[in-house]
Amino acid sequence: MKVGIVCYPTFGGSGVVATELGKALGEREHIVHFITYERPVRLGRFTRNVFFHQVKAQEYPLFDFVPYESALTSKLVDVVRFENLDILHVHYAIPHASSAYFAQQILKEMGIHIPFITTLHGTDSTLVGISSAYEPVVSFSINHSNGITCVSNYLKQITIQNFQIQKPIKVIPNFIDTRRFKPLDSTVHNKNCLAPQGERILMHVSNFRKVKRVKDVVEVFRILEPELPLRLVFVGDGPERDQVESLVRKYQLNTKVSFLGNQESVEDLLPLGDIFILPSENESFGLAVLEAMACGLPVVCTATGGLPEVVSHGLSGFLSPLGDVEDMAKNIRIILASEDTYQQFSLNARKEAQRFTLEYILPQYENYYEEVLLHFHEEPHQQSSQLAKLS
Ligand code: GMT
Repeated sequence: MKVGIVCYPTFGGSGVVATELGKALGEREHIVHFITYERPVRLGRFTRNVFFHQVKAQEYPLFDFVPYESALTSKLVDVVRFENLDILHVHYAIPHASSAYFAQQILKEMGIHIPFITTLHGTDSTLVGISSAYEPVVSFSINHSNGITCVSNYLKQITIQNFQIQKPIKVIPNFIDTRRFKPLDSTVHNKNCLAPQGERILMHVSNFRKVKRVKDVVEVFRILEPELPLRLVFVGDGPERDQVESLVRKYQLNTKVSFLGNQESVEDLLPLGDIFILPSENESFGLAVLEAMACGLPVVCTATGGLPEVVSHGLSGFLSPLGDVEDMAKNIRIILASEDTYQQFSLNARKEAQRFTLEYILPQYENYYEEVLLHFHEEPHQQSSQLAKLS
């Protein structure tokens, strides 16, 4: 199958999922064309069957804001036509779903019929998508998608409520390559570089957006630091990082806290951690949590959004009420109570992550592509255009 994938090329979860999906499809002999404004960060080196088309939105003195959506639409028309794509798969609705819809209509005028699938990832449905600045367009383009997927049951329910969706929505959870994300081989690596005194490492990976409530991580660490040999490691960058750094300095915790910034291979860093913490206000799925669990890190997070679908309370980690830093600190104490307890949580985390392996989830996307293509080409528009060609 020839698939066009549209996504954000950045470190955000939706871009990571889209890129890993595209690479995996390429390995299964599908032809994949990424269409976005930069080469996706997780794409790495040249991969067999995987191509990249850069959207270049042209500057013009009149434009205070460069019309990216139009440039993306034009690029989609171009790539679908000249690479003979079978299907488009857009990740994160804004503005990708409306561009895909518009491109579909333009292509239809040319006698080319192509379906598109929109995968909703989170704030496109729960937060940004419902703001009055975007809601009518998001609602229209989701409802006119030929296939809709959500990354959790929670996200499906909220999407139905927010946009009065009349069509079936398929839940396909996020996935993990458990051969790449795996526990530390202690004979090869050691944690000295991050914890020189052999302290336990509390790790947080995110894009430091407000929704992640990263300051809660510092508050939890502040409670525990006097009583446990512990270090805190932050991976990632984003709008709230400066404020978080200031808080760390204010509490004079800077000698015990490291900020590593954006990192391309989190799979090399996560196994160095001991416990993963994610105090998010909302999280449709929590891909970072799944990556950590696959590396054997028990998780302490909030009981929000889709997180309870990934983390089992008391088994692979703990779920706390939003903002309850005391509860999160208490849960970390429980996990670290003894080496045996820690090992059990760690084993459970790895085991639970295996519910979301690439091998299990990838065929769900492939089958869904087939299903959407079948229905789409059974629709009357296609038959009439074939008749027009015959006559
Ligand atoms: O919705 C967002 O905030 C953007 C998106 C991203 O690109 O980072 O994150 C969402 O998608 C991830 C991949 O499906 C999920 O694992 C994250 O939970 C989700 N973020 C939120 O819901 C806040």
